[in-house]
Amino acid sequence: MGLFNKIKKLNIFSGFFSVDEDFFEELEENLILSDMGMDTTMEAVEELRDRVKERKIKEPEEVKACLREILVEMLDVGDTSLHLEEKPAVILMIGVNGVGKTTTIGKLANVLKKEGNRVLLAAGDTFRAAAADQLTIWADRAKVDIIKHGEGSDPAAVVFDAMNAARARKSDVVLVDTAGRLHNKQNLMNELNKISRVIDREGNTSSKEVLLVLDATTGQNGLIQAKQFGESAGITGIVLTKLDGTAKGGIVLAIAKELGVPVKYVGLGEGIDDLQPFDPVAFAEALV
Ligand SMILES: Nc1nc2c(ncn2[C@@H]2O[C@H](COP(=O)(O)OP(=O)(O)O)[C@@H](O)[C@H]2O)c(=O)[nH]1
Ligand SMILES: [Mg+2]
Repeated sequence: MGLFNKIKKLNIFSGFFSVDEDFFEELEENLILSDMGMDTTMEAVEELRDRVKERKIKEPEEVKACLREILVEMLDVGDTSLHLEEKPAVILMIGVNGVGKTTTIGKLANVLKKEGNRVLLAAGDTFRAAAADQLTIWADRAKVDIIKHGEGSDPAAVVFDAMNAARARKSDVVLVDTAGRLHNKQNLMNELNKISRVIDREGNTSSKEVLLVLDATTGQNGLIQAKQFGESAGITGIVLTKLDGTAKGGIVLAIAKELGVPVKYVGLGEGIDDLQPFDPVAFAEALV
């Protein structure tokens, strides 16, 4: 398995031999430290106490299994797969600067290509020249096509071109990169809305995924970003990046509870193969 073996486990279960008040308190503390958030932690631990009592559980090992079960239930907030049936399908990648949008597009392009899809990238981050260059490098690595315009050009026009090219080339899926920062937040939201409208007009709305990329190392801050984007963007899923090496995997639970949007992929490194589809059961296993 080893699916999420780069995620640090909670170490609470090793030092305890009985399930008492200290045990629950230590667990609570550990979950909060893992960035699960106060509310989500309280809810999980309360539920755990109830089930432990009800089932008369005595062994920490059994509590572990019980906690996993609760985490998996809490993570069940929607389908974790991508809906790309209608062609050309579109995946719009949004999120603030530096969270890993461009890198994730590169990794995802590689995955989708290997699955037999014709993939086209759209360099919708026209804010900096380097952004299109960076995406071009990923297009080369994944061996897929890319549509780009010059720095400062209209991203909606790039997307319009990409949609036309996708139809002409019979592409299966278009991955749209976007800027994470503009002169102000309102500008960014307006721009994303404009891009979204072009996609809806030129493509099949039933096969549009809007993936919000969040950096796991920013913890609860990421949730604030998510709420800001969520207000206008119609997010269909989350990609949580940089889970490699953090002990902050609990943020996945906070996202599920507070946003009600499923995590669909997680990033576990900077390489092209470091993207995993999100599997709640394997994740709970890795965390606990
Ligand atoms: N460790 C790690 N680094 C990542 C991951 N995803 C992206 N990065 C790094 O984060 C930095 C910003 O990524 P980038 O894709 O340019 O972010 P963008 O501004 O949202 O497009 C780069 O140095 C990436 O290599 C990940 O899953 N793990
Ligand atoms: Mg980028």
